Amino acid sequence: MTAACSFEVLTLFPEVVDAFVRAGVLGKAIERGVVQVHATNIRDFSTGKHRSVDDTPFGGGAGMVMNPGPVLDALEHVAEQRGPLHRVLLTPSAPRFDQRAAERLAKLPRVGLVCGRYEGIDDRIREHYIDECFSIGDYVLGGGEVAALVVIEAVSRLVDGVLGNPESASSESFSDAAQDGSTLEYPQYTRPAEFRGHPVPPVLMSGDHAAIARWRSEAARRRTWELRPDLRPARAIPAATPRWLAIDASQAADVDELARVAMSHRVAGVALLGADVGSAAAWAAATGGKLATAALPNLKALCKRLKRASGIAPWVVRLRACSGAGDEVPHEARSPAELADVLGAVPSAKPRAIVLWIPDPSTTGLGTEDAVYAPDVDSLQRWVAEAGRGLAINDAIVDARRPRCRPAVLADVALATLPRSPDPERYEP
Ligand code: 6GU
Repeated sequence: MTAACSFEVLTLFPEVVDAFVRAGVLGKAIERGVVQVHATNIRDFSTGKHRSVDDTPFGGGAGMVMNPGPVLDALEHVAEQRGPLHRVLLTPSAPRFDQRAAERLAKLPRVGLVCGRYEGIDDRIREHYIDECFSIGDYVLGGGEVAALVVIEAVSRLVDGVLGNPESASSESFSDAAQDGSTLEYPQYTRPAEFRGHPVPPVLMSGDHAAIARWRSEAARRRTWELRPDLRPARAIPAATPRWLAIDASQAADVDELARVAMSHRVAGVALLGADVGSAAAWAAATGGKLATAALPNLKALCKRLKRASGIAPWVVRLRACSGAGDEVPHEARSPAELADVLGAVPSAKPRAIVLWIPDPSTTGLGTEDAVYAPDVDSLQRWVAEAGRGLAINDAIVDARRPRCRPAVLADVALATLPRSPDPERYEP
């Protein structure tokens, strides 16, 4: 943040720049003298008799190229009049202008913005007289003016005293202050509470500030994940992350299929929760003794055990099969692939086991775990595609004629999105 920021725009259309910057919050900042914008007409520095500023390109080709003379004369003139400046050229052949660049420019006292028209400016200007180039996106505009206005608006709102409330700049999308793993801003709502039958998310009316903060952070993260795949965090779950399958005994009816899934994904182990001696024995038989299995009273016991083994509590992911229609799929429902990205973004010094837990449907969340919901077969197929493994992970997913064991399908898809443990034996408790 700086006390003041001054822009020098060099353009063939100074009136466009002047008209734009007079409006709104920026106009007010200029009136108060917090920001200055000077637009200089490059044509005023033409020496030709027709005030011409361009000519045909050397080497031939379509269009016209701006002569270097008037541009450099204009640059030197404004520097003489009002002092030295950081010289920026707006051109589509340049790195993208973004919030980081805006933050950097906001620290400079004076920024010159050189706008080309036609096929651009003789490149000797860029080579010898420009400090930095920016493009505002991968499309071609008729000139750099709109881009210069983009830069002015993005930079000046970071300057002290331009916004009434300095927090509004820092809580927004792309700012450094948005540190919760999200990059886009959370959605905002105002009155009326219900608009043409569309209510605002009820949590925002609850007055529970902690719950609102949680909802906003999740909504921002989720929106970024969905709308900007390019901003998804790099998956950083270490390949050696042990994955455990924890199954409430009531969900382990199809022991054979669950055991097959667990073994084909080489999980570190399976915990049968609340199982009696008989079903624990059936489970052990189904895995042919090839898999570390434990009959434990509950999830807590498994977490305790894994913590004792590795020194860090596991990350528990609840896998819930919603049975279709009637079932409410909560807002935060996410696919295993999405979840893997979330888990990958969780910083942890030590490798932390991931427990995929298939609870009894009547069990409510423990409050400390993440959740994956499988609403229907279509979503499962989408998830498998997202996982980048095609549709053939498990016949049960694509073959609707076969009776499907939902917990097994869910475990299969979820496990397919997480890196395999290379050496399951190492993690036996
Ligand atoms: Cl900075 N100038 C022009 N002419 N076109 C653009 C641009 C700039 N950024 C994206 N397209």
